[in-house]
Amino acid sequence: MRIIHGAPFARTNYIIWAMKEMGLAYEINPVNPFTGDNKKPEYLAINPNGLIPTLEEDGLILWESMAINFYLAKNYGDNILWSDDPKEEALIMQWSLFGILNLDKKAVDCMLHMVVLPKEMRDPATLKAAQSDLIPHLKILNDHLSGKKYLVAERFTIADLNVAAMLDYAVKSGYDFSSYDNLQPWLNRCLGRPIRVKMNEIK
Ligand SMILES: N[C@@H](CCC(=O)N[C@@H](CS)C(=O)NCC(=O)O)C(=O)O
Repeated sequence: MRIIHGAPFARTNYIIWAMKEMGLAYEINPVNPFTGDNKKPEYLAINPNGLIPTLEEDGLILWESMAINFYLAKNYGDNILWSDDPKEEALIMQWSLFGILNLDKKAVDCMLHMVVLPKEMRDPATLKAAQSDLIPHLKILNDHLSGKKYLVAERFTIADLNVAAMLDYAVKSGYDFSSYDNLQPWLNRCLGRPIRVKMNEIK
């Protein structure tokens, strides 16, 4: 039994996308941070951080979205999102961790302060800082993607999925990627995958 605790509009979507790409069965236990479900004692008992997502699978309880996606991609799906080459494996982790450290919160802030929060709670200064703090990291990605279709191994891996899912929050906030000649087509390639398009159609 595989249960993902979280909400599809939140970072939980990184995990749902990975499970769908690999055709894994799962159940969702809805935990909505906007209504405080994540701070209830029963949820804190499985994730003391009070953050979503959390994966529960045959006695394993695992939190932190990147750890969850590494676990799933490494153990399921016949390596379609992973690699058994140790160097490629390390690069998959490198780009995913680069994303979670440098892109994830900034992209979420763009979405929150542009679209999601009620107007009176949006903070223009936070939005501006998030938008401009993304730039040096987007440049690094753009340079890396020169002459490449994907981040690692010239095929779509969990690294592309993780980083593209993070940047999708910025896309949904209207962030302009058009000046990034390599990053923009890569982002279109990843977010244009049929499974992701379908996920984004569900409101
Ligand atoms: N580094 C964590 C971040 C998790 C996170 O911040 N989740 C948000 C929702 S997307 C949350 O639970 N927020 C609730 C709160 O801050 O109270 C991960 O990647 O799993």
